[in-house]
Amino acid sequence: MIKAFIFDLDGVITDTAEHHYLAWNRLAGELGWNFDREVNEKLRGVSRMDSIRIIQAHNNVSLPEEELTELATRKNEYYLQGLEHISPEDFLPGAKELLTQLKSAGYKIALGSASKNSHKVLEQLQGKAFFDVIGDGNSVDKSKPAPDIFLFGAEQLGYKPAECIVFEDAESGVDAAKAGGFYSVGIGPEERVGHADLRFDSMKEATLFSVKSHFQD
Ligand code: B16
Ligand code: MG
Repeated sequence: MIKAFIFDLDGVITDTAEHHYLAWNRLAGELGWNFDREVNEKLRGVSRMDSIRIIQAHNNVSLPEEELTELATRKNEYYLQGLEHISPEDFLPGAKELLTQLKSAGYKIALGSASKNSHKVLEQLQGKAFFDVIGDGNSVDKSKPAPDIFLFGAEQLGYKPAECIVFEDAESGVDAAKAGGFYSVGIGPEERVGHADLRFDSMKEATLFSVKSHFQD
């Protein structure tokens, strides 16, 4: 029986990908590195340090770990500046409506995001009150596709993975949910999240009714 929902942040609750893109693009410009939206797409759901590794590999560069950390920190400063522009208007269409429906139906809700800035993003959205537990990039060591962040959320909520539905927009996020024994809902195209138990093109279609009719309990 479904008791709880665990939501990824970027691409499910709000679209921070654009702010990540602008920050990485600014850093890449300063370094004279190539960076475009296609590379940015590969960073969906990927941790900050893994992201810089993907970008340096794209540029055939191999910097020592210390320098990579410095660059990732610089990018994060740019990203934080971008986050100041996020407001309660920036929930993805349908996301706030679903959270409201779940809350009033009595389900428990956790966040399961790779972002170390999750608290800041939720504050800007004024959306913290929806979440009983906030699992973010600081909560676990192993990032997706390891299931750790979702296992953390389920454990904190006091439920088993089989009692929780995970919402994810990243391929590695759906992999993580499946590896942990969670039900999964993919948000996005078939090529990316078609391996989820249920898929919607966007959060607009993800109503409590449409989700419940699939996961009969
Ligand atoms: P930060 P999610 C992910 O968020 C983003 O999709 C990914 O692009 C980003 O690199 C990662 O968070 C880490 O973010 O630099 O803020 O710690 O989809 O897991 O909510
Ligand atoms: Mg995501």
